[in-house]
Amino acid sequence: MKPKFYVTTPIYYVNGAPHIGHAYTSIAADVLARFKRLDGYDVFFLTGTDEHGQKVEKAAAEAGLDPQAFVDKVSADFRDMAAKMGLSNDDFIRTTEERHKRVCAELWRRLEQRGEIYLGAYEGWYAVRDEAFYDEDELTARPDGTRVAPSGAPVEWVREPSYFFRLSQWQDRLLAHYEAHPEFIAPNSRRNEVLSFVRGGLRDLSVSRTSFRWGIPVPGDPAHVMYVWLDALTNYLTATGWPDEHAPRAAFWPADVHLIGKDILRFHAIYWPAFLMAAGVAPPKRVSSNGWWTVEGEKMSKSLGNVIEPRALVATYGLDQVRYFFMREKPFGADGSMSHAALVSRINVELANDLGNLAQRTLAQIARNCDARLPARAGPTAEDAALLDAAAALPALMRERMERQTFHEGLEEVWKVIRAANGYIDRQAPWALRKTDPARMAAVLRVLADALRSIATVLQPFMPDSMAKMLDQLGVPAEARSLAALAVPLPDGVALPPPVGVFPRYVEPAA
Ligand code: ME8
Repeated sequence: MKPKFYVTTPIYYVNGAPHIGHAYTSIAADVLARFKRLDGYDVFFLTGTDEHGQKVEKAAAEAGLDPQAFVDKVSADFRDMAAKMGLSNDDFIRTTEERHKRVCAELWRRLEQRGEIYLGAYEGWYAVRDEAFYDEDELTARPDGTRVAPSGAPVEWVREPSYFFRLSQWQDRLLAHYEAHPEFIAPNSRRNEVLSFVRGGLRDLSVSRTSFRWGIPVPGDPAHVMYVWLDALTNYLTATGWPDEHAPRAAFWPADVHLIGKDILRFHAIYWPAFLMAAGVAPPKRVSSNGWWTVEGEKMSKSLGNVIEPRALVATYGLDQVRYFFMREKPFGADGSMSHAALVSRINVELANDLGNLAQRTLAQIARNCDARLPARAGPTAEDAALLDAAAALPALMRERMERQTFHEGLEEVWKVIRAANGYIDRQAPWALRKTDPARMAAVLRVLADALRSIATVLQPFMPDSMAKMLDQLGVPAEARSLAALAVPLPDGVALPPPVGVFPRYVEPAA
């Protein structure tokens, strides 16, 4: 039986249109899911939409729509975005679905039965934009006398009856969990933030609201709706069919990794494992948080009018180009800046020049000088062996980088081999060998074709369409595109289709 791997994206609020921040986390999860499939895993990749809560209710009212009609519309837009980003998700969950409401109610009942939930009253600060409660000492006063959350979100004073989750009782067990599972929170800098937050003491968490209606009713007390984060986090469990142990996807729990943005780490690394442990359910294995993108050096915001629509980006630069840029430009956990100049440079230098030209030069010479057939493998020289070994090491290197979500380092490893291959082709100069030593020319082109096959194989998760084209041109059949298949050389003499460029250069449109 194949080993299982379960990866998730955050479920996105349907209060507005998708932007590049959403596309980014989703593409990273897709790369991971595709890589694991290529590496022989049975993968479950989940994404979806977060549709309850005050923020969404407010957005629906502003749009003049009934909340359900509103969320149907915006959720469909997120689903379209997922498809346009090339996501290979196996399910798309919506928190307004019946299957999810049932699971939330069941989780609630278990928490209640175990004495983890009690009725009280909440009085304190709430930021609708973050859907989060804040302590007084977390807020900053602004010159106009209002206060804001650390995220910059305005807060309001809330006073209402509320159920509470006994989070305060979980401090030691959470700390013990972080200690026993150092890989649970990534990157490490964020892990330290969570640790110091939890060491500072935890208060019981308000987990229901009574001042609005757009949520999942609390079982047995429908005057309350569940706090949207309890509802939202549970999506990861719903999709596995929990609590049915015989559900087809039951064995995927606990999730291998939740990919999230740094803004929502507290919910995933503190509340979520506490809810689960309190209900007697295993916590996820890892929460890996990504940094934020700025645009041309500025924070993305509606008021600045610089919010980038991911589908527009794809229309301008191409899907694989955008996916590559996202994964290459910055470390996953760090912040980074998206700019036109940086995109064009990655596309023209690394894709069109380094990789595109390498493939084109190799394949064009095979087409022209080797009768369009894959040349036979020959006894390798030291230089041949150096390149072939470097290429053969890529799957293991990539596997390790994927475990840690250091996508940019994985790509850097691949580009080291691409640059080595470009150095090799220049030094070996197969075009000059055509007359003097055609056997050696063929051997050199075969080394290059084999190196390209390894390169294109490990790059498939990042750029699925382009690498499928490249593997077609290298004569690699569909069933020989996994990491394991790299151990078996392609047969000599396979007929190759006429080569066509895979990565066009980006040319500025005429003004
Ligand atoms: O927080 N750069 O949903 P959300 C990079 N519904 N990533 C960004 C980003 C930026 N500028 N802006 C947003 C929610 N993101 C909840 C999640 S999960 C159970 C519930 C990404 O629509 C980042 O991954 O506000 C962030 O965590 C996510 O979008 C938040 O999306």
